[in-house]
Amino acid sequence: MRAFLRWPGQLLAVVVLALQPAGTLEGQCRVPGVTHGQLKPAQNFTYGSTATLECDAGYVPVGATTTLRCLSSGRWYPWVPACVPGQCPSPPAVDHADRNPQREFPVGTTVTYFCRTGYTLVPEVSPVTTCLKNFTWSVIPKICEKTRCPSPAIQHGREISPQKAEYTFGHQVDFQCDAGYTLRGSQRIQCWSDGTWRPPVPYCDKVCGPPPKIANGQHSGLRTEQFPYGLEVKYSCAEGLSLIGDDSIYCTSDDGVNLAWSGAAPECRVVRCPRPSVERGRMTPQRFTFPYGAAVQFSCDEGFVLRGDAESRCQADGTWQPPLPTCQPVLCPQPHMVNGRLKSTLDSKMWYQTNATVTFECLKGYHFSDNGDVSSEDSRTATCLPDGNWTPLPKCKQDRDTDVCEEIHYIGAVFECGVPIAELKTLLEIQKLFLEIKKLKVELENLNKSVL
Ligand SMILES: *[C@@H]1O[C@H](CO)[C@@H](O)[C@H](O)[C@H]1NC(C)=O
Ligand SMILES: *[C@@H]1O[C@H](CO)[C@@H](O)[C@H](O)[C@H]1NC(C)=O
Ligand SMILES: CC(=O)N[C@H]1CO[C@H](CO)[C@@H](O)[C@@H]1O
Repeated sequence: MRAFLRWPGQLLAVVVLALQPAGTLEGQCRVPGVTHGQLKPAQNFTYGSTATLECDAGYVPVGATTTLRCLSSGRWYPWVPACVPGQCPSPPAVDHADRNPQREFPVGTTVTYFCRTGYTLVPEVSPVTTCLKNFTWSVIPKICEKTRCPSPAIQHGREISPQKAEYTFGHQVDFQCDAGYTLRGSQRIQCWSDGTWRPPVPYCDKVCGPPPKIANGQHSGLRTEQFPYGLEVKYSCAEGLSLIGDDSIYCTSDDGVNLAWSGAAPECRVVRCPRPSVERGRMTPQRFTFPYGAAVQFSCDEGFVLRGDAESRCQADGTWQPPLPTCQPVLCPQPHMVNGRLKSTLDSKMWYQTNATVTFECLKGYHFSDNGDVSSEDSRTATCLPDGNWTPLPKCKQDRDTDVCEEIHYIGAVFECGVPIAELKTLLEIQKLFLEIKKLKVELENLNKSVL
């Protein structure tokens, strides 16, 4: 009010009356308007009386003092305070959760938590807390729990690590399959932070039982514990014994479901084939023992031919298959001669042995000839060779063949000389006359002989 003192008195009174709310009396402090708060008691503030400032919920007084005194000057001391929005302290830590960095938390602020790696938000729980009007944080229940992996149970197998009621992030599980099954995949898996198993949960696959054992032999799977689909085992026999059958079998499936060995195991037996003997024949390779499976090839001595198969193999029953061949002597077929025949009908056979010799003679009116010359011999021979052929057979030629041949040679030579056709015709006519004269001479001779 001191500020008004310099004003004219009447004006001052008007102003004071105007400033004082209706019903206020002289000697009292004015009721101050306080936003977001009020004074208690609410009226009759005589000089010297005190009042207490009460802020609305969520508001706090500015300054430390909330007790006010009404001074005789009509003012309040301290000066009429204000209520400002309050703040919450830092939100509480939540297990396995973090929040965004934030420093100011006025009333009404919300803070959202999120779960750390390996933890998952509990279903149907809100991860949000709010700064309440009484400057506390709304209650936050447990919001993060360890991430769970689904139960890793497998068929035809079990966990060998201690079994748990539930499997959370970081858990390791080891597996083993039942007898008759093999593990496909990783034997050890771990629950990952995203709730999956890594590596993926394995499975147990059927296996074949141990392969059959055989007397006097063994298989390659003796140190193998499991025989999965596709595995092959090889059999071998004790020294000196022969393996009869397929030397290996493998684990397979006929119906796509059950597994079984591909066939029966082989047998180990003593198998000795007799030394193969082929008369007049030879054997390769040269060997002294003839066990199961041994193969030999045969060939015959000269003059003999192989009848049967050239190769034979020792069988499981001790026999040779195909049967051993024989060596038969090579034979020459009956020789056929043009214009000639065998001298003795006793010599006539269908087949002739090697070294057999036959004697020929020419038919009547023919003679043996060599290179066009007529030979005076009246018999010649041929010999059956070891390869089934005859030595070259002799040739018989008609007696007068020589004259005709000479003529043909002559005509041929004339042709080759390039004699013109007209001249050639003349020559041939002379030739014809010559031959006719010759023919007449012969006839005349014969006539003379008959006359004589
Ligand atoms: C704050 O307010 C809430 C709800 O209005 C109440 O549940 C809680 O108990 C209060 N806290 C204190 C410390 O008064
Ligand atoms: C044929 O004769 C030759 C020579 O005399 C002889 O070496 C060979 O052994 C004979 N062959 C036969 C099958 O008699
Ligand atoms: C509310 C209250 O107490 N009002 C009182 C204020 O003072 C006057 C005069 O002393 C009283 O008449 C009111 O009743």
